[in-house]
Amino acid sequence: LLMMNPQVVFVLGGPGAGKGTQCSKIVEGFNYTHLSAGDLLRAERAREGSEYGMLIDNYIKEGQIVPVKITINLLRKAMEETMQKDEKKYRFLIDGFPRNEDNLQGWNTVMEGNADVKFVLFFDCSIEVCINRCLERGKSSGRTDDNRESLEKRIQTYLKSTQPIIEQYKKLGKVRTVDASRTVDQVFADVKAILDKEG
Ligand code: UP5
Ligand code: MG
Repeated sequence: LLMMNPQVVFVLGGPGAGKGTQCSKIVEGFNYTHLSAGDLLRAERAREGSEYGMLIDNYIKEGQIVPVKITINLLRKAMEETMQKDEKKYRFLIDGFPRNEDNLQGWNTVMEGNADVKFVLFFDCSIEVCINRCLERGKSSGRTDDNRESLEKRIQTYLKSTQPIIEQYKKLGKVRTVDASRTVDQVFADVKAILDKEG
């Protein structure tokens, strides 16, 4: 049986950089399925009978990165289910992952050879803009981590753990950077150009 390996674009950037917003726009115009690791974790947290609900809840509030064993299983399952339903849906935007060394190792252990990472789409945004966007969203999002205290921690985790992952991919020439501090449409114009070129 010849099934395509999933083709993956990792979507990274600080909290509130606009990863989710831009991924939603991408799927309207390109043949990609959007998988947000954070959304999958929040859904698992809410799932009745989940043995990880409390753990995920704590990690998210504390702005810490959930052990990869949990995240990678959610991602793998979501990819498998998508491809089982429609084998032409083998292109994925994986949003908000990998965020640290543990994530990257977990990905390599489980997915290396079973998925092709095409590139990293990096939404480059100042910390100040990131914080303001999340605080603004926090007025109505209901997210437990859109408050100043959690945000401080999310930012620290991003700087300490996620930026080095982006740097690693930069050294491999695999990062496509977009200035994400502009309007949604301006950012998307650049995103579109990248995807038109890279497929
Ligand atoms: N907005 C968006 N673009 C804008 C623009 N160009 N101009 C003005 N406003 C813009 O956008 C954020 C807000 O800004 C929205 O109100 C939007 O309208 C506005 P959004 O598109 O949601 O940004 P995004 O980058 O997706 O922000 P998000 O808060 O989702 O990023 P995080 O990376 O912090 O959150 P995520 O959900 O990925 O992770 C949450 C937590 O889950 C992590 O802190 C961690 O604890 C855990 N997690 C893991 O442990 N492992 C994982 O692999 C993933 C997550
Ligand atoms: Mg998001």
